[in-house]
Amino acid sequence: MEQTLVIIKPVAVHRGLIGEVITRFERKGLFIIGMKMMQLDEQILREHYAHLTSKPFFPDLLKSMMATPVIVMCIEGKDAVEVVRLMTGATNGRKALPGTIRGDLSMSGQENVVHASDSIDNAKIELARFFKPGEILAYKPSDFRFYYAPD
Ligand code: IDP
Repeated sequence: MEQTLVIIKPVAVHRGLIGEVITRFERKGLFIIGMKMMQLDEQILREHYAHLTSKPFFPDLLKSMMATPVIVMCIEGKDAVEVVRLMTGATNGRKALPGTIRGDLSMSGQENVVHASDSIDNAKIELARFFKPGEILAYKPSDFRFYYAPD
């Protein structure tokens, strides 16, 4: 089982899409084992988007990500990092395939509804960045076998 970080971005909070996004992950058979609302600040965003700080759109990205509180989630499941990225879709909502979260809910390159960790290593780093010890909770739903059997 893997764990990955999802951020429901301010655009989705503004647009009333929090429930829609959470429902997609639940229905897929992934498990939310950590979730909270938090207000991001420039310091955490400069760390989180360190690979983008020199891009011309970075100031707009900062503003956009601080516009409202966000929802951060730790999502667990078999191959969760890859599965969640597939469900998220390409960065630009206009290029993301229909059926993906971005493909169904976004028409924008920046305002693309969710963030999802892009590798197992980054998922570990990002979960440690957004969650304190004790905020990620281990449990197994009672009908776990129906999601992943036989393997
Ligand atoms: P990802 O979110 O699909 O992993 P990254 O390249 O890590 O893509 O970019 C992080 C975020 O920065 C994107 O989700 C998007 O909100 C924003 N972004 C990336 N490229 C652009 C761009 O060309 N214009 C505006 N915003 C962008």
